[in-house]
Amino acid sequence: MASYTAGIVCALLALCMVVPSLATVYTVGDTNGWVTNYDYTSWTSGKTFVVGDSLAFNYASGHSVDEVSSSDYSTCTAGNSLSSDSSGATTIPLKTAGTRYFICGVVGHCGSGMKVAVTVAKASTTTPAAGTPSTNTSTTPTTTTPATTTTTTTSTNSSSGTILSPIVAVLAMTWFAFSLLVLS
Ligand SMILES: [Cu+2]
Repeated sequence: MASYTAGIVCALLALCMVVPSLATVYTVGDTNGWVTNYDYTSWTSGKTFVVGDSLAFNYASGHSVDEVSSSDYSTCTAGNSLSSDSSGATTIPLKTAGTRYFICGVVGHCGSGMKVAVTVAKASTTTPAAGTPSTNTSTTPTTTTPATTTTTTTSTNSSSGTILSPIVAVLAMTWFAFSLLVLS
């Protein structure tokens, strides 16, 4: 029984070390890779990029990944690229918040759709697990009325409730993983 408990503790510790560094590597274009005649605007829509994530461009020879300015992105100008790579597998770490612009530097390819703009948000430190419902309180425009005190209290209560659910999820996952280990 002692080893059983120790196992759970070990599994929990391992999970706790993994969970805060949930960096995602996004393969640009998914299985299509970095190609012409693909809609990368559709590919980015619905995705949330945060600091710590990275982009992986996979492509055949005859293409490149050039990071460019916003205006060069709009006009498909490759001459002033901030960085350029044509290795066939380019990984771009998203280290800072803001919008990054990438095009293929080969003449005509950017115009044929090989351009992607990615907006990187600051990494969230409070909610490591995805899927928590609307905790976005920063968009409240004006807070001048004294009634906001009540609102703040309510939102604090609800946020502590939403923080609990990832922990429960992690515990459940740990338990499930450990059960598998024991049974195997
Ligand atoms: Cu190209």
